[in-house]
Amino acid sequence: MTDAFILSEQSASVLTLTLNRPDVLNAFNLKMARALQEQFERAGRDDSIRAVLLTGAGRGFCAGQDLAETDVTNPNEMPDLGRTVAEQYNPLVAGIRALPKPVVCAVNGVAAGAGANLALACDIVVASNKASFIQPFARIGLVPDTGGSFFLPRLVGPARATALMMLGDKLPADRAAEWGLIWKAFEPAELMTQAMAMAQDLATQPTTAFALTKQLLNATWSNTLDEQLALELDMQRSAGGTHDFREGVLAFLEKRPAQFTGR
Ligand code: T3D
Repeated sequence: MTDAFILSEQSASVLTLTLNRPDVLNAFNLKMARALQEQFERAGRDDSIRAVLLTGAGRGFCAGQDLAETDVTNPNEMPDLGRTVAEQYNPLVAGIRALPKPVVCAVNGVAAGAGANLALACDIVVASNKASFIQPFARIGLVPDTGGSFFLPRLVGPARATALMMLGDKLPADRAAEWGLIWKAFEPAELMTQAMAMAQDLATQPTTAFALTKQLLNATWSNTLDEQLALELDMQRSAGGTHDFREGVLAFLEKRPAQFTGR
């Protein structure tokens, strides 16, 4: 299916979503954000979708908020950016984290501002080795949003996160992989093949176990060890009741590949 700002295509059990405003490096406006939110909601509802692959059209992944659509001409009537965050970005991050299916993000080019932080909200992030990650907020008098102030320090540590946020330097994808910000960087020509192979593989794995793993990973940032151990117990109990657990054990004992259904 094609709509104005998000391209969506399902192949087997993988839903590929492509940010599609290439003339402005896929910068976000309200329509694009809403369309992306709707696609993630659809991915949650549709049992035939077992993994999502997110990428960008053209040479960029996403340059963050569309600054040309932000009207700052009248100093007495400045836009309410809290509203933008509430309407566009917070629902996207919450939607990706709550989606009971893995989301792979293939960062095909520059990822800046809300675009960089949207990528970090995904489960597995891969990038072209020509891509880069930028926190440009302070350069325009803003603060990191789209979960950046949450994910970035947890992924790379406070020293690196603070410098990235205050200096606004471009972090090349290779360095981002070395620092643990993303999983891997690939040659540009290999990126989509590798990302799609990863998404296709994830889509044939035990989807319910991934959903439970996401719950564990979401909770680990704030839980104590005791709380996390208790949650692991609950999640493992749930995983142990799935068809996929039974199939996984039988396949191991019978020395054959498992046929997971996601249930
Ligand atoms: O409502 C709110 O604002 C609150 C929410 C805020 C969330 C945020 O994301 S704030 C951060 C906003 N983003 C930025 O500040 C990044 C701005 N862009 C850049 O710094 C650079 O474009 C890049 C470093 C990302 C890439 O540089 P480069 O040299 O590869 O490309 P370019 O020539 O700058 O951009 C190509 C075109 O895209 C260009 O248009 P043109 O000249 O070809 O007609 C440029 O104006 C346009 N573009 C790039 N980023 C944006 C944009 N247009 C609108 N908004 C953008 N964010």
